[in-house]
Amino acid sequence: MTAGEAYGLVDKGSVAFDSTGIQWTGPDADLPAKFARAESRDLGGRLVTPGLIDCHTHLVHAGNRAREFEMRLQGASYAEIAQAGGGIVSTVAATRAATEAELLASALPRLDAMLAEGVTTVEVKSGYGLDIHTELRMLRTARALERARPVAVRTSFLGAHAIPAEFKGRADAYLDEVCIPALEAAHAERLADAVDGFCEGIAFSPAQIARVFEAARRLGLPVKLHAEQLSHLGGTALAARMGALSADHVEYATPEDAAALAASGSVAVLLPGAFYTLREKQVPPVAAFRAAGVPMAVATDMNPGSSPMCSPLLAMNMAATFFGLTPEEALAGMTVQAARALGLADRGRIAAGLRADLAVWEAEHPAELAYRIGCTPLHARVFGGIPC
Ligand code: DI6
Ligand code: FE
Repeated sequence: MTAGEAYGLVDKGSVAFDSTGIQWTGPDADLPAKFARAESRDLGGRLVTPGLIDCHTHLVHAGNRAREFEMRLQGASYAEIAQAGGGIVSTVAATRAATEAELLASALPRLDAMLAEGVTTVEVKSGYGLDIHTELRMLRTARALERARPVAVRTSFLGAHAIPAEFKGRADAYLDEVCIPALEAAHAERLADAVDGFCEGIAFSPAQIARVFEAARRLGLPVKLHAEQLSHLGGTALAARMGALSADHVEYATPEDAAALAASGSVAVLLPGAFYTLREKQVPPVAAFRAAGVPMAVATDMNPGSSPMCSPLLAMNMAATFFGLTPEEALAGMTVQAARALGLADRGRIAAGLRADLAVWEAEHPAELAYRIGCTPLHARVFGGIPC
């Protein structure tokens, strides 16, 4: 898609690419002769979009939390379950007990579900280890996904996700003795592309997150933050102050937070799967984000607790239905804005010079992507110029 019509849609268009990237795109009628002579494929009028980018997932983890789902349906809240020793820390116990091979084997079917919906880049977080070895094992598993499938993986170190039982009531000691040393070790092994945190009453305060972000800055790593999901704690303002790539969830963000994100150029990553699963009522301030010019991405937040969802298309549908994004904003949220939330300028659009990561759909119009529920109209993916 190029600029112009809504969605940048080009009717009867061509894309010329090879493994080095997209060479040319535009209307068929303007296709330069040298590309017309190259090996070509008629896609029969099918829709071509950039490959989808899921910019916020916890894809690597062990176990599941179906029992917790039952408890929530009987009235227990997410925070109550976390305080009672369930929630994130129960996934931590399962993840610590799993080998890298087991983590990989359980993550691959979830990744495959995403690839079947046109994903070509996926972000994967650590954060279910909460000890140095398991945090590193999660990140190594995330890197292994990239070797196992034709997909690009970006990793985020999320040591500041929860306070493990052995540090209960000693969050600062956990940061000093485990989280920051684990971050340094991950960086030394080049396992972390970014640093994330969970700024929430049941996790870490803005002051504690600021310490993790300072460590990230010392290492030259970009930051992003789970902020304002269940309450307004000031994480979004902190993220903006630190020039974060993104502030994620942001249901409780204010118009002032929107202005701060706009000023810092940070992306608001909307995660409707968690909003839906936790049956939240507070929707993110989409109108304020639009008015301030904050880029909005959409992601699955795939995780075993608050968003057991492997469907980027459903996340787009939910972003439209629950949060009021237009289908065009939802698609931009899963492509160009998601790339921005990962600090990647080389993908997320169809334009000469960018990576040849494409999705070909059994669809006539891009609005169909956010519209259908439970159908997967993918015809083919192209990853790094290779059809797959
Ligand atoms: N917010 C989320 O939505 C996930 N992590 C976070 O900080 C939930 C993780 C979980 O419940 O396991
Ligand atoms: Fe998350």
